Amino acid sequence: MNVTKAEFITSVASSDKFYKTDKPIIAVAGKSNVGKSSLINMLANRKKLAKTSVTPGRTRLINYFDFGDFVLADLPGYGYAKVSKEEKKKWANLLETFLAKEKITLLISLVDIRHKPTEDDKMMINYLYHYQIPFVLVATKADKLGKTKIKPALKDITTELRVGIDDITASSSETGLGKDKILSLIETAINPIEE
Ligand SMILES: Nc1nc2c(ncn2[C@@H]2O[C@H](COP(=O)(O)OP(=O)(O)O)[C@@H](O)[C@H]2O)c(=O)[nH]1
Ligand SMILES: [Mg+2]
Repeated sequence: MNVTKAEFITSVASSDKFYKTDKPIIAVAGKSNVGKSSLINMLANRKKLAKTSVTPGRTRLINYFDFGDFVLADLPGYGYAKVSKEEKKKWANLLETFLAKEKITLLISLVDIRHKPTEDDKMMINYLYHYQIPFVLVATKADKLGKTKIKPALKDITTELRVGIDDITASSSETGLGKDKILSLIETAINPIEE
């Protein structure tokens, strides 16, 4: 699939303002700083469509982007330690309400390829099963690992999260690794083969 259009639509901070659309929704989730905004920019062929940050935890909102054939929702990053309990609760609530209420065609769940998945990552996968949301895992920042270390790292992550090895893709917003694969997964999700 070629992305011909990618435009920011809106940011929302509360569940009564979720963006309504007839287009399929592709959501991107993962802990703060895992590379959500960078991945979105990579898919869009744009450097600054989604703001990336050196300081983690700044994306407290759901940011929506129009990709032409689908709407992409950048979900609030979870697992950021340096905010108040109150604020954490608010984000968790927004995220869970989104998962529970919105019709999500595919959720792209991001984990850092260099790290063991966190309890928050596990909880996210549990939510996805619970709400029966189709998902794929993407292991980000693969450029930070030597080539021979990528496969074993993917194996470790899938084992830890109890998903199949075919359900994970390595990516790098630095080199473009994984971009075509992710776009083709999105395409398959939005154009299911009719029976
Ligand atoms: N080397 C490398 N750095 C990355 C990659 N993806 C994101 N980063 C860096 O990780 C930091 C957080 O990225 P960002 O996209 O803002 O993460 P978000 O909080 O999940 O949206 C930034 O400094 C990015 O430049 C990647 O694939 N490779
Ligand atoms: Mg971000």
